[in-house]
Amino acid sequence: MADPSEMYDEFGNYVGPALDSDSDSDDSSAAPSVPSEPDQDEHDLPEDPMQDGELPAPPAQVGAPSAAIVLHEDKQHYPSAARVFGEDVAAAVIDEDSQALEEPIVAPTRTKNFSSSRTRDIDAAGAGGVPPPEYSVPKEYEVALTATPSLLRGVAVVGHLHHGKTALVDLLNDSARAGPSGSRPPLPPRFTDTLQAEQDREMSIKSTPLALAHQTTAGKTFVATFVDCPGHVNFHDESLAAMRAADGVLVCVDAVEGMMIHTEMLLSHALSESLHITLVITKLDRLILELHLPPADAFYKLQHTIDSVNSYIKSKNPLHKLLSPDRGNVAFSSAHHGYAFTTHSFASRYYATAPDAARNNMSAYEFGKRLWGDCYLDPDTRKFKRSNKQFRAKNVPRTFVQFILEPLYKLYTQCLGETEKDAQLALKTVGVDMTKSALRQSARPLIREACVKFFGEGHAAALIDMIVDHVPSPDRAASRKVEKFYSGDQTSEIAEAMRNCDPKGPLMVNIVKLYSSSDGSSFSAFGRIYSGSVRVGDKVRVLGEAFTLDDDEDMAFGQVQGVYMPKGRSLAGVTSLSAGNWIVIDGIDSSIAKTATVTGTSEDCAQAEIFAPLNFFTAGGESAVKIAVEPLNPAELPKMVEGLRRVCKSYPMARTKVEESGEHVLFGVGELYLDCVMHDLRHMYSEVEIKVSDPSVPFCETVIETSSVKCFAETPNQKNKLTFISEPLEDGIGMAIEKGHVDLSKDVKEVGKFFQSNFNWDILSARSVWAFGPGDKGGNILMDDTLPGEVDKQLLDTTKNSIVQGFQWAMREGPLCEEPVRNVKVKLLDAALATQPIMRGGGQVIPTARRAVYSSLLTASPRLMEPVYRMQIQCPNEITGAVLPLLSKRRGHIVKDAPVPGSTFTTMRAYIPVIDSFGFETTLRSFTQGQAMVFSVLDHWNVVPGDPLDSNIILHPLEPSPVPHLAREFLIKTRRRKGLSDNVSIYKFFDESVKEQLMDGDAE
Ligand SMILES: Nc1nc2c(ncn2[C@@H]2O[C@H](COP(=O)(O)OP(=O)(O)O)[C@@H](O)[C@H]2O)c(=O)[nH]1
Ligand SMILES: [Mg+2]
Repeated sequence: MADPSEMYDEFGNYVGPALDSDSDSDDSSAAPSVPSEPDQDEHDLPEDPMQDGELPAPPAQVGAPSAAIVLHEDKQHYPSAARVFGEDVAAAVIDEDSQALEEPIVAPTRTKNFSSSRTRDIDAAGAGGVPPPEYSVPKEYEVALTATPSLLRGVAVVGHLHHGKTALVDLLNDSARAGPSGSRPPLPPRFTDTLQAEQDREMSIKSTPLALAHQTTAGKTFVATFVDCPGHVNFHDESLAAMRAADGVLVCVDAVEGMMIHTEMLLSHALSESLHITLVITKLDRLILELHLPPADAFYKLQHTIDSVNSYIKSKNPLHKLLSPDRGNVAFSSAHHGYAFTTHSFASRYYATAPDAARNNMSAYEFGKRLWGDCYLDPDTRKFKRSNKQFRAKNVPRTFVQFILEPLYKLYTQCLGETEKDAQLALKTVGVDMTKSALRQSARPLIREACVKFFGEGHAAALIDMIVDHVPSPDRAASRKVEKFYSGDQTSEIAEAMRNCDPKGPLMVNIVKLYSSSDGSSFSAFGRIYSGSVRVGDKVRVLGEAFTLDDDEDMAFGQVQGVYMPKGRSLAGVTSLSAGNWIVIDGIDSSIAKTATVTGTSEDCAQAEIFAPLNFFTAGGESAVKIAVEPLNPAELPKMVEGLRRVCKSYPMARTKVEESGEHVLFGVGELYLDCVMHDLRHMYSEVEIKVSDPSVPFCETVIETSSVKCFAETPNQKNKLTFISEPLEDGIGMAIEKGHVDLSKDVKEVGKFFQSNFNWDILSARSVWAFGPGDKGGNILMDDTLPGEVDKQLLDTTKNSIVQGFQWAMREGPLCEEPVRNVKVKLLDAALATQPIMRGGGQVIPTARRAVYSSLLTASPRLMEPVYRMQIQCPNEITGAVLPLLSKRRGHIVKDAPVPGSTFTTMRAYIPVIDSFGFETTLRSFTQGQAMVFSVLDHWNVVPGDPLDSNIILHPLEPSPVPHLAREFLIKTRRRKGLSDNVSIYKFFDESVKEQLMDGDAE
C-alpha cells in the first residue's frame, strides 16, 4: 500500500489514486476512516474506566478492528448520558441562549427549613432532626402523669430582653435529663430558640412551650409546661398569648439590671389576668464576677430588686400577695453556672448533712423562712433574731449573707483564686469532689461543675418546688380562668365541666397560638384543654373569634391529625391528652386566624361558646407602626396576600388592612417586629419579592373645642332633621372604655353609676349614653341630649339604631383623612323625625346622621392625633448627656433619669412621637457605639401640633416642616396616600343654612 503521507497534500487534501465505489471499499481494511475509529477507541478504552464496555461493542471490535461499515451517523463517539450517569438522571438538551444567564439549567432542589430542628418525635428519625434529649422520667410515665391534673403546672417564663429566660429553661431542661450531669452530652444551647432567625439574632422571637417531667426536692414528680417567651417589648404579644394559657408566671429579672420596662408590662398583665406570680433573680453570678459586690452589698442589691418588683405590684393591686424569698416565691439562679435555689432549698441542703443536734428542733422549712430579710443568728445564744440593733455593732451578717451568699462566694473564690490543691481540699469539705484535671478547666466549666456538684443532681429542682407551691394546678385554677375568659353561660354544663377540669366532659380547648411548621407550610395549634380529651382522629368544631351562637359563620369542622406534648425543639406524639394539659394539635389550623376554641361535634358541645380573644392592652392596645407592601411583580399579588394571611396567623398582634386605594397595609408594634414579620413574609410564607414603603403611623382624629354652631342635616327626603354638637371627652373616659371597664350591654343603672362615680357626671347625662364607637369599645360617646318636651322620645327610640350606626360610621372614618376618631363626645341635640316609618328608614337616617356628626366635628376645631412611645433607654452613666439632644431633635423629651443601683448604668424614661422614632435606636446605638439599649412601647395618643385645616400653610417638599405645620403635613400626606384630594371639602357635609351661619361667623 502506498505511503499514506503521499496520498495527501500538505493541507490534508486527498491526492492519491481515484477511489472506487462503495462496494469496493467493503473489504478494504485500508479505508482510512473506518478502521481508524475503532482503533482509537480501543486505545481509549482501558484508560477510561467509565467508558469501559459502555460502547456498543460488536464482537468484531473486541478482538480485532471490525471490517463492518459503521455509517457516520451511527458512530458513537461517546457513551450516552444514561450509561454514564445512570437511568435516573435526565439529560437536558437546550438551545443556546433560550434561558437567562442567571437561571440554572438544572435548578437545585430547595427544602425550606427555618427552624433549627422542630420535629415530631414519632418521625424524628425519618425527618433527620436532632433526636430529643433523653429525660430521667420515661415518656410512658410522663404521659401517665398527664391524666392527673393536680400533678400538672403551666407557667409562662417571662421577663425583659436578655434577662436569662431561655438560659433558665435550658437549665430546667438539662436538670430533667437522664444520667449524671458530668457524663451526658451537652444540649445545644438556647434549646427553646427553635427558629433559625432566633439563633442568628441571639434572641427569642417566638414563645416556645416545653413540657418537662421533673422531681421536686422532696422527690415527687410533676409535669410542668414552661413557655419560654421572648423578652423584647416588641414581642409582648407572644407573652400575652402564653399567659392566656398558663396559670402562673415565672418572672425573670436580671440581678444587675433589675426591673425594666417590659418587666413592668408583664407584671401588669399578669396582675390583670390574676395569674400567680413567682420571681427568679437570674444571673446571680454577675453580682459576684462582674460587679464584684461584697456579699453584704449583694444582699442589698437583691433586696432592692425584689422591693422594686413588690412596689410595682402594690401600685397596681394593693391587695396582692407580695413576693419574698422567705415565702418561697422568689428564687435565685445562675444558668451559666448551673444552679437555681430558694432559701428553702438551701435550707434543705444544709439539713441533708447537718447533724440532728445542730438543727435546734427546727424544720428545714422554718430554717428557710429565716434565711431572708433582717434576720440574724445570734452567735451567743444560737437563736434567730429579727432586729439588727445589737448586731450591727458586732458586724454580724444577715442570715442570707451568712448561710447563702458567703458559702457561694467561697465556692467561687476557691475555684478561681486558689491553687488546685488548696481548692480541692477546701471544696471537699463541702462535698464537692473535683479532680485535679477538672480544676484545670477554664473558669465557666470549672465553676459550673463545682456548683452542680454542690447543689446536687436535679439542680433546678428548687424552681419546680417553687412552681408546685405557688402556681395552682389546672384543676384549681380552672374556675378563675373560665370566669374570666369564657364568654358563654357560666351556669351551663360546659362551664361546670371546665371548672371541674373534667376529662369526661364536653371537649373545650382554648387555642392561644399557632406555631408554624419548619418549612412554613402549615401550622400547629397550641392551647390548653379545659375539659374533655383530645384524641388523634377526633372530629372537632373550631370556633373562631367572631363566632357567636347566633352567627356561626366563623366555625369550621376539622379532624385532629396529631396530638403532641410540646418539647421545645420537638413534639412528643401521644394518642390523647385530657383536661388540664397544654397541647399541640395538628390538622385544625386552616380556619384559625389568631385564637380559637376547639370543641366537639357531639350534642353536649352544641352550646359551646368561645374564649375571649387576646387583649393587647398592656402592649398599647394597638399597633402603632404601619408599612405598605406590594409585590415587585404585580402578578404575584395573590401569593403575597396568602403570605400576609399566614404571617398574621404566626404573629398574634400583626394585622393587615387593604386601603381603599388597594394598598396592602401591615400593622406592627415596632421596627423590630415588622422586620421579623417582613423576613417571614419574604422567605417563609411567600417567596415573592416585596416592595415596602417607609414606615408610617396610623393617625386619629379628635376635636379640642365644642362645636361653634349647632350642626344639623336634613335627610334627602327632607322629612327628618338631626342636630348634633361635638366636644372633647373628659380625660380618662376613652381609656376606660377601651380597657373594657364599662360595658353598655350591661344594666343602664350600672353604666350610669360608672360615669357618676368615676367622672362626676350628673345622673341625667350618665343615663343618656347611647353608644360608644367605633365598635363596642371605641373611645367616643354618643349621647342623647334631646329634651322630652321638644322631641317625641318614642319616635326617637325607633330611629336610635340608625342614628347610632351613622355615628359609628363617622367614628370609624373621620372627616379629616378617614382615620378613626378618638376622645369625642357627640351630643344629639334635636331630632325632627317623620311620622311614617318608611320616611325615616335606615337609608335616609344613617348617612344623614353621619353627615351631621361630621359637620359637628369639623366645627369643633378638629385635630389630628398621633401615637406616642414610652421609651426606656439604658446606657452607661457617662453618655447620658448625649441622649437628650438626639431626643429633642425628634420632638422627644426625657421624663425620668435614674442610675441603676449597684451598677454603672443609668435608665431614662422618655416620650417620643412614634412617627419621629424611626431610626432613633440605630442612631443612638451608632452614636454611643452600641452602649445604649432602647425599648419603646405605645403609651398614649397626643394631639399633633398645628391646625390640619389651615390652608395657608405651604409645605415644601423634601424639607422638614416646622412643628406648627406638622398637622397639615400629616393630613395631606395621609390623604394623598389614600388617593383623596389634598383639601378637605368642609362644606360638603353642611346643609345650606349651616353653611350660611358659618360664613356669617367667619365674616364677623
Ligand atoms: N453571666 C450570666 N449570663 C447569662 C446567664 N444566663 C444567661 N446569660 C446571658 O444572657 C444573655 C441572654 O440570655 P437569654 O437566656 O437568651 O435571655 P432571654 O432573652 O431572657 O431569653 C445571653 O448572652 C446569655 O449568655 C447567667 O446565668 N449568667
Ligand atoms: Mg429568650
